[in-house]
Amino acid sequence: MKENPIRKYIRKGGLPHFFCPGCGAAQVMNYFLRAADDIQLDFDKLVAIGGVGCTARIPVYLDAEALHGIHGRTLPWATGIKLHRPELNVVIFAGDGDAAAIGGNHLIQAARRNLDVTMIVVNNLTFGMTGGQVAPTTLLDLHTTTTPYGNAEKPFDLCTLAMAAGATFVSRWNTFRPRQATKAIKKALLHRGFALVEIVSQCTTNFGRRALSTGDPCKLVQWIEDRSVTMEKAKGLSEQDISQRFVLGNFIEKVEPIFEGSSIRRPEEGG
Ligand SMILES: Cc1ncc(C[n+]2csc(CCOP(=O)(O)OP(=O)(O)O)c2C)c(N)n1
Repeated sequence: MKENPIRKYIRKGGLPHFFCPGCGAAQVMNYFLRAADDIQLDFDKLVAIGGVGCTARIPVYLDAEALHGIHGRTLPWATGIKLHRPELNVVIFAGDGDAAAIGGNHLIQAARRNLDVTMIVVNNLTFGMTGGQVAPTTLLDLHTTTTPYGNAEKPFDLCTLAMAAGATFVSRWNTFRPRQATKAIKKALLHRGFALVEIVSQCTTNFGRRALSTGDPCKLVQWIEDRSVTMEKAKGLSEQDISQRFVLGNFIEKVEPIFEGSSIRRPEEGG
């Protein structure tokens, strides 16, 4: 039997995974590995970073240097690594809570500096690991464990925020569209500068059951796709309408100087 082409990138004898059946984070891990395989990413030069959360566990399953530790603090680590070892490829796996709530300010600063890393955000519209609390990305009126009467807060658009802050590659797809998502990750890995790929994804256990009364991954993926609209089609929609949908596309790709730390040289370096 032919071996699965991405199996070789998975840590041998590692931890048993704890993705729920039908979890989108596992799908995104698959997209990442296929994208990495396609461009022959050197896993000896890869540092994968996760904070805390279901998505943040992905680095632990990879046969690469992995950091798993503090919720929302992936980008300070990434900054330190890139300043000390700029030749390494740093890829961050973050949930929407990790990236947009506790880690939101780090995201803004990393984008502003055009830090040369790839950040893959699995946006499952909730704090999955901790039981399905409302997140900055939860759509209006949805029921979560902390919004039993429906979410009263307008959701956050992570991609628009990253672009406004200065990110030089920004893309959003969903788990209904594996080809586009994988292609976007591939582009992000090849990009020099801050690359953010957001993938809208299903959480069967803690989001679907509460917000949509179903844990069926197929129904959840369909629900996401039904609310998704390409950036071309979104042009004709009102702001109000857009805030309840997922606008998909490769929004920006530009070349700008990357963050390489201070330009001050110590006297012995001759500067
Ligand atoms: C500093 C800190 N604050 C809060 C927590 C509790 N916590 C762990 S995971 C998590 C949220 C996870 O949600 P998200 O980042 O969206 O990832 P998901 O599990 O949905 O993939 C929270 C609040 C923590 N571990 N550390």
